[in-house]
Amino acid sequence: DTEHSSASRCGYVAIVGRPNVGKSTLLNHILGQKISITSRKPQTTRNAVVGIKTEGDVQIIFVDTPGMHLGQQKAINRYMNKAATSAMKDVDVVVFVVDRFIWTEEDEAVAEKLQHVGCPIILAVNKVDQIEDKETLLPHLQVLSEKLSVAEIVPMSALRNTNLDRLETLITERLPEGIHMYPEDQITDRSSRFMAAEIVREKITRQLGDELPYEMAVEIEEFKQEGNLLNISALILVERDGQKKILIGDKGARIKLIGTEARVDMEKLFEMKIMLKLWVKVKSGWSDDERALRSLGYNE
Ligand code: GDP
Ligand code: MG
Ligand code: K
Repeated sequence: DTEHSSASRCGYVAIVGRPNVGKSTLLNHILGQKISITSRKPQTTRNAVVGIKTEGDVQIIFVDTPGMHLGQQKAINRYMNKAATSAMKDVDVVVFVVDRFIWTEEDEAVAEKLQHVGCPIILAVNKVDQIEDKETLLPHLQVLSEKLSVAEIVPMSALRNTNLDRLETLITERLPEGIHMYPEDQITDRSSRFMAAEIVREKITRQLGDELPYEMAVEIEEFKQEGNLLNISALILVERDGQKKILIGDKGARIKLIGTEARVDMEKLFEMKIMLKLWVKVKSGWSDDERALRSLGYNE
């Protein structure tokens, strides 16, 4: 009906949950593009990443929160906890992601924090593709729904794109009416520098798996376009000399591979030829140093 055309909607959605449940995968698949890095290792996402999806009259602004860290006292963990908590305020909808029916004390901690948010919570039961016997789904959903009070429960698979449209519908229904905050072709408000650092960090995490803990940071020192070439220079900070050795690898083989993979992704993202330089530096104590964290962009 032309006279009552649907109103424009726009709102903020926080994706919360303990590490590794699939928050980044969910965000990337909803956006249909890679914004947030994913890996098998927990805690790869340190900063809240905003992904923006605009479709017709609806604009959803996603906040991907860092994982919750229990009982850890380092500055980096305090920062991440704070960021995760503040991301849950001032949003219109919270999507609480869990891994099937696995309920740990970390999930419990997230659930406790959620008791104080004023907005509706949608419980996204992710990775259902991993459940062999689908008959067990319903009774398990029942058990989950008794753990906390949520507006909706959606079984889904971020990886296989199962039920994501249902989740989007449930989110959209709960967004306030209002004009859009961003142009419709904008998918993130992260800077190009930030995205470049994320790509390098992702390649390192993928290369090293268990070998390097998350005591590693990437700082973009140079980001300069010269003609058709984009010069990027990234400094990788590690805590210990042994970590530097692992990262560099035999005759520099590993850092070279990381650089090549990162450059390929950057060329796709920036649609430009990239000259990428990677440096590794040992700076012990950086992850417990408030000032170092601020200089790396972890602003509280
Ligand atoms: P985050 O820490 O919550 O952001 O989790 P990630 O998005 O990084 O995902 C952690 C791991 O779970 C990765 O290996 C993903 O590929 C995997 N994963 C995410 N969603 C699904 C899913 O729906 N099914 C399966 N089988 N794996 C998934
Ligand atoms: Mg993540
Ligand atoms: K992860």
